[in-house]
Amino acid sequence: MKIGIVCYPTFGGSGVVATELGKALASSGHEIHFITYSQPARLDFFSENLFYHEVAMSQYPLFDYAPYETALASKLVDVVRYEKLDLLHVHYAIPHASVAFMAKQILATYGIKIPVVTTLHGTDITLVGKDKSFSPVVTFSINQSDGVTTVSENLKQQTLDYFDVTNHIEVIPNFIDLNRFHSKNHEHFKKAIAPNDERIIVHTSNFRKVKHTGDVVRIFEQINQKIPSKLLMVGDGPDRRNSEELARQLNVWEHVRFLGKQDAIEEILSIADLFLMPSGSESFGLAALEAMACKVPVISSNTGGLPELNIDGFSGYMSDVSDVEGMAKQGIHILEDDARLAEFKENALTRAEDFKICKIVPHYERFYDEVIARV
Ligand code: GMT
Repeated sequence: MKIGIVCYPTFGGSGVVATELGKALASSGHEIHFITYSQPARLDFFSENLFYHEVAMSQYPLFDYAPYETALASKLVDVVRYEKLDLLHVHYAIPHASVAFMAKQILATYGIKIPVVTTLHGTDITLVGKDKSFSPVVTFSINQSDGVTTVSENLKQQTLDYFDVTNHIEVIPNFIDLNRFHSKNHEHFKKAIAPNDERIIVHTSNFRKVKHTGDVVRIFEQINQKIPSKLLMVGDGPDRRNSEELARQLNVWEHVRFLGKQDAIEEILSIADLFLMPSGSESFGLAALEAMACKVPVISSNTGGLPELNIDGFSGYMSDVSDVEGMAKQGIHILEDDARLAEFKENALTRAEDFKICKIVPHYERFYDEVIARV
């Protein structure tokens, strides 16, 4: 199959899922064309089946805001026509699903039929999509897609609750490449971070409000009072400064390192004992799955799709959003006993194996076949 993939080329979340999916499909013989405004972060290896088409933006003094949607629609028309694509798979409803609809209409004038699959990832529904100024377009473009997928049952339900969706929604969860994400022995690195064998706690995110990074610091402060520990904060974004400030106010600054954006997340996760994800909303929680794959138990909130990933009392624990004390207690319970920690680490990997790439990617392939047969 020849598939065009449209996504935001982000460090995490939907951009990573789209890129890893494209790479996996290319390895199984499909021809994959990424169409984005800059090279996706994880598109880091050469394959004869992988192509990247950059959406060039024209800067004209008249435009306060360059018309990205128009540039993307034109690029889609061009790539579908000349590369003879069989299907377009767009990740994130806004604006990709509506742009794909426009491209589809234009292609029809050339006598070309192109099926469009839209994958909803979360904030396109739970935060941005609900915004009244976007919701008519989101509803319309979901209903006009030839196939719609969400990354959890919860996100499917939220989509049905918020929008007047008439289309079938297929749930296809996030997945993990265990060849890349697995626990590696990094004793030297561990010693550098935790010279006195302190427990290592990790949080990775884009530091947006929804990630509750302040709660990460507060949970750590409570754990640190009971258990010698270090916190690694990986990633960057709007709430980084406030979280740094909070770490100083709570007097844990010397035990917290803010590492900024990192490519080799799996190297950092390999030395971790616990992962914190106290998000206010999370459609799946890919970062938590990456942690579990590296044998790191997860303390998370119980919002959105997280209960479909984190098994309470097995791969980690869950508490209500903002229940800092509850999450701290759960973290201490896991970390205070070597044998218990070792068991939770094994369980985390066992749970991650349910989302192995080889189990999930065929689900997308079957879905593409169904959609193509239907259109
Ligand atoms: O979590 C983010 O802020 C990034 C966001 C995105 O839209 O790229 O991630 C969303 O999609 C991921 C991949 O499907 C999910 O694993 C994340 O849970 C989801 N984030 C939220 O729902 C907040």
